[in-house]
Amino acid sequence: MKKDIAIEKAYDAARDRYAAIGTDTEKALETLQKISISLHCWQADDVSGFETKGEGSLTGGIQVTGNYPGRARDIDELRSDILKAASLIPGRHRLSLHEIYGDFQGKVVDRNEVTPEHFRSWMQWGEENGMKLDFNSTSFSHPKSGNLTLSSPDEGIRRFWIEHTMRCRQISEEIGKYQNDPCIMNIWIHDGSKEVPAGRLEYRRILKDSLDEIFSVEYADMKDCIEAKLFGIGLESYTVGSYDFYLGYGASKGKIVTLDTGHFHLTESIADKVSSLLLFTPEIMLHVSRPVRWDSDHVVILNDDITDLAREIIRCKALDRVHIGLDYFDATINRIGAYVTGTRATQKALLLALLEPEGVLGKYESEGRCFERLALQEELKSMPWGAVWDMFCLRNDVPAGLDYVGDILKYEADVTSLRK
Ligand code: RNT
Ligand code: ZN
Repeated sequence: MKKDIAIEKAYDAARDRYAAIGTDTEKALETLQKISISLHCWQADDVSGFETKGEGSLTGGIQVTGNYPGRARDIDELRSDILKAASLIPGRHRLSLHEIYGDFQGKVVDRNEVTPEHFRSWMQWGEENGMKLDFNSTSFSHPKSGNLTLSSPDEGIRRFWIEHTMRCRQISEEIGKYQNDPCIMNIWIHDGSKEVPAGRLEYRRILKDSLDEIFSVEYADMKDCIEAKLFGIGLESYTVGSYDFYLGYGASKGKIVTLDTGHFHLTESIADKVSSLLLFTPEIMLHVSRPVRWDSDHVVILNDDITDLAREIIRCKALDRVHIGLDYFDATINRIGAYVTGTRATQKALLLALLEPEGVLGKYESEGRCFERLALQEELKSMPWGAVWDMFCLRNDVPAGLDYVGDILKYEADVTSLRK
């Protein structure tokens, strides 16, 4: 650890103040150290991937806005950008890959042909760089994507995507085995309709059948997640894989439901869902994002939504059952900056939650001391948590405060700005 007298002094003072309200800052730092966030590989290149075939544009009702220069254009650039981002984020983290990020070596590999071999170099890269991998099937941005994939009444289309998704599970299993840690595989499909469909049941019945078939193979080293969504762009009137659909599926079949924080009505609390899911589904996968008026995938910042969510995870003592992944894509600013600011904001939310004195609020509540509960909740907001955060950065040998910004600007000048 580097020496930094100012950070150390501020931390000592903060530690004492927290101790006075019953919080052990060392314990909070120890827990935060163990939390791995799954970085989404697709922030580096605007969800483009490395397929040489395909329509070339992003479909499936999702959109990346902006054209800031310097997006990663190939696997080497993407890996280098991710390592740069990771070097400015305290702790050890995971990397979430989409199927379209396979190491295809310039060959056309269609989605129903992909194999674990296409991810062999990723597995090695992950091992070399201390990053465990997670996975996602990719049903958008393909000539067969249309508006319906796994819920398509067209048997040819449906079978194509079943084959794809089953292969993705097999790849995830191989990754999980290789890294000796389960690979978390997320299934998100965009299936839906712009206009009100003639009927809603049939597509959902087809999707259920497709999922049953996909999950009929049991694996030990991967975990399945199903991600719900409110609506996609151009698919506003009906989403086959709605929250009710996947909650029902997950609860009845023991599958993990993914909560993307941008996939709900804007006034809905995602934090409030955590405790209910924990009672009925095995684990939870989070896609931490930031919706602004719609599922806009803004960079995560430390706002009430994210602090509430982190607090729920900690208060439920559910860190071992909640997988925290990121999912946003912003091409209006430096993409690596977007990674680092968003990941650090997520970690700050977790730290804030970990700095609550354990059991004190609950004790007040059970004793009917609601005024004291309120006063402590308010006081926690202005406690010197920033000093604890800076110490976390210092101990992890990453820049504290705003110091990471200079590193990113330098990488932009030396590397990303040269990509034309
Ligand atoms: C889309 C979903 C999905 C994607 C990624 C790229 O609304 O959030 O998770 O963002 O798979
Ligand atoms: Zn998502």
